[in-house]
Amino acid sequence: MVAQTVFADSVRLAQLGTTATVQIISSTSTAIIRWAVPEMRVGLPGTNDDALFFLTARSLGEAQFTTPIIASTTIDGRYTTPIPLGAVDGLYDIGIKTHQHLTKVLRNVPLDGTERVLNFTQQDYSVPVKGLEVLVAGDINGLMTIPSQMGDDKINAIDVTSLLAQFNVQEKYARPNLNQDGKVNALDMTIILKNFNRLGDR
Ligand SMILES: [Ca+2]
Ligand SMILES: [Ca+2]
Repeated sequence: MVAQTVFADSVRLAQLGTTATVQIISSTSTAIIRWAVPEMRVGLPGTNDDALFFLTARSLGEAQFTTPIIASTTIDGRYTTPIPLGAVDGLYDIGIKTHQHLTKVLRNVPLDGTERVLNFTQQDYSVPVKGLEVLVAGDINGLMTIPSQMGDDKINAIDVTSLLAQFNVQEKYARPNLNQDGKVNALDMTIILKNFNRLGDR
């Protein structure tokens, strides 16, 4: 609908003899995720990989849009409802940010009004098999209610403090329970320390 409106405007401008440039905006580019896998979760592969996430797209290093909602992948790390990507057609670096993990970016994803399958377990977004790339765990500060407050894409002392605040909590889905077993404890702290000072992809 947006594309049609903009296109109609460009036609009208052409009829008026103006030289204004109007970009054609895609209203139908979407993405699904197959797969995004958190590191160091316990259990069999594909049975404990769910994560709350949002996507960000960058073009030429500049953030172009962020999906406005936080959604959850399935236990095998998929999200199969098409996610609208409100972008002008072109090549984008698309990142996934989760409630426990740094942003992981797939480079040079073409958006052209069709549906893209994003495979965050490969360096190439389009490879159709599950690879070995994982989401780096430990960014657990901030709130989880809106994308801009879901961590700060750094793993540092603030995240250690967030973990200590819930140390010994016995809840699988407690945010500092990075390995997603039954408890927040030293095993989760070990994961944070392994990734200490790491930053999300840009
Ligand atoms: Ca952090
Ligand atoms: Ca744990």
